[in-house]
Amino acid sequence: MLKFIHAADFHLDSAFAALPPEKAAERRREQRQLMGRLAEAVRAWETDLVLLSGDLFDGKPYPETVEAVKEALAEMAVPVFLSPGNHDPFGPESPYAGDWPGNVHIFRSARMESVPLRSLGVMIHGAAFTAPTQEAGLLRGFTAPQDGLVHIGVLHGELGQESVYGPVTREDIAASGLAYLALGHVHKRTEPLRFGGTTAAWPGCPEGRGFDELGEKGFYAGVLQDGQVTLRFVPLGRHRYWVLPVDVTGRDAAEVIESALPAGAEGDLCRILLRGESSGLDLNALQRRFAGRCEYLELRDETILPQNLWKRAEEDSLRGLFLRQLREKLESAETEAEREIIRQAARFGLAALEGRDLV
Ligand SMILES: [Mn+2]
Repeated sequence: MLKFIHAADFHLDSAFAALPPEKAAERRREQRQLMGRLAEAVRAWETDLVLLSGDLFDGKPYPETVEAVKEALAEMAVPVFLSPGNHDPFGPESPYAGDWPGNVHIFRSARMESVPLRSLGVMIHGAAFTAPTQEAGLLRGFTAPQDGLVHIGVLHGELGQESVYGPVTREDIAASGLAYLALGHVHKRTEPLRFGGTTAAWPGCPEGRGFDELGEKGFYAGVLQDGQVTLRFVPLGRHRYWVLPVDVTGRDAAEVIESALPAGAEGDLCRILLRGESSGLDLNALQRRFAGRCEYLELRDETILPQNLWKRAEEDSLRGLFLRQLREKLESAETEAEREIIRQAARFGLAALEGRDLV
C-alpha cells in the first residue's frame, strides 16, 4: 500500500485586490503557513509521496514565501513532485530555477519526464508549463511503460481540447496507462474521475481567496493498493468563503441568519443575501448582533416590500385563476400552519409566473 497527498493551486502571494492593503498583507502571511500545515499532515499520516500540481505561486513571489515553501517541503521528508503551472511556469527567472531541498523533484520541461521510485514500486511522470500558456496537450501521445511499476502522473491543465492551459482530453487520460493522474488548475475540487483504467482528480485550491471560491477547501489524501486509487478529501484552509441566500419572509431575520451560519464559522467570510419580503431590516443591529461570529460578515438587503398577494386575483389570466383557487383553499383551511403553506404556495407560484427569482 502506498499513501500519497495531492494538492494544487496554493496561489501564494495572491494580490487579494478586494481587501485593503494591510488585510491583504495579513492574508498573504497566513497563506504562507498553508504549506507548513500540509507538511504536518504529510508527517501525521505517514505519507509516502507528495504530488503538487502547479500554481503554488501567484506570479512572482516574495523571497520569504519561497523560503517558507522550501522549508515546508524539506520538512515533509518524503519525495515531493511538483509540476509548475500557468501562474508559476518554469523558467530561468522562476523561483524553481534555484536550489531546492533534495527530496523535491521539479519538472522543468514541457515534455513528459519519468522518475522511477523503485523502493515504492512506482514511477512518477510529469511536465511543466514553461510559459503562462501551454497550448499543446502535455499528456498527448503519452503511454506509461508496462514494466511492473505503478505509474502516476502530475500535471497542471484543464479538461478539453480547446484550451491554452494545458488541455488534457479524456482520450489522452484513458490511453495514458497511469493508475492516477494528479491534476491542478481547476480551483473547484472535482470528485475522483475515471477515464479508462485511470483515476484522475483536481483537488481544487487549499483555501478560498474570495467570494468566487466558496466552501470547504483542502487536498486529497490517496491510497494506492493493487493498482487502484481511493481518495479522501481533507480540509486545510482556515478561512472559508460562503454566500448564503436566506428568505426572511414572515420570519425573524436574526433567527434566519443564525440558522444559516455554518458551524465553526469564526474564521470564515460570510456574505448573507437577505431575500423575500420585509417591511424594513435593521442591518446595523443585525451586524452588531453577529459581530464576532465570523471573521467577516456582509449582509445584503435584497428584500422587497410585502406584496399584497391577492390583489391580482380578479385578473382574467392564468395568474388570476391561480390566485382565486388558492384563495378558496385559504378560506377553507383549518389551521394557521395550513394557511401559511397556502400563502407560501401563492408567493412561490406568483414568483414563478412573473419570472422572478426565488430564494
Ligand atoms: Mn492554473
